[in-house]
Amino acid sequence: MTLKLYHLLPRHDNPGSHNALKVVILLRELGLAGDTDLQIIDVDPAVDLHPADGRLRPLNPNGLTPIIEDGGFILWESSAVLQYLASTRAGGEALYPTDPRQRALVQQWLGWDASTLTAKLMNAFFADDTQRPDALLALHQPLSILNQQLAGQEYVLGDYSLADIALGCITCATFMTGIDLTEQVNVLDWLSRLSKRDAWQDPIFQNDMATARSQGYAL
Ligand SMILES: N[C@@H](CCC(=O)N[C@@H](CS)C(=O)NCC(=O)O)C(=O)O
Repeated sequence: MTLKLYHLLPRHDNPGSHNALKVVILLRELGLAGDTDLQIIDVDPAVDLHPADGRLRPLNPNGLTPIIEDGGFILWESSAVLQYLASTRAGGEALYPTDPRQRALVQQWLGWDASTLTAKLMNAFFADDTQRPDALLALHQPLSILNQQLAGQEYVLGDYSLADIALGCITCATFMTGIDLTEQVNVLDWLSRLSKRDAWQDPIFQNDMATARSQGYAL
């Protein structure tokens, strides 16, 4: 059965959906991103998402991507989608451990991504010139926590997991704010590591890496 993913692919006025990117990367890691397994439907936010009667509002009343349709089952919120797919697809347990404590740690970082990292990224992204310095300072806080977490290990929880997929897809977007990450060496090394994985060869992530390189980072 082909999984449908409503995605916002990069366009001239939008870098693309970093939250839908999480789903694509997971499916690539599971070997389920081929044409017979996955249908990506590129959405036009102005037509499909923003109007109250936009065609995707019945699927997600928030008017946001990603949305998946799996044999008639509709699901939105990237974190829920990642957990659902990793729980229902072969190989998912390697990225979403079944041990309750290991699983809870993945859930901890997925929740933190949405509640803290993404929230502060959004504030910085939409800040005006007067708000930007404070917003960037606030964004430094979660990135420092992530930097500490990555000290001495290759991935967020040691082994590569959904936590890396979710946090990597948001952390790469922070370069668009112009934040200075030179001191977050572990974060930079980790992004570099992700960038070498086949599943991360995606225009959204690679555009962010190109932005970072244009700012002088050796990524
Ligand atoms: N908490 C949601 C956030 C989803 C979200 O913000 N999606 C953005 C793209 S990353 C979107 O669809 N924006 C529509 C727009 O740009 O108009 C999730 O994790 O799925």
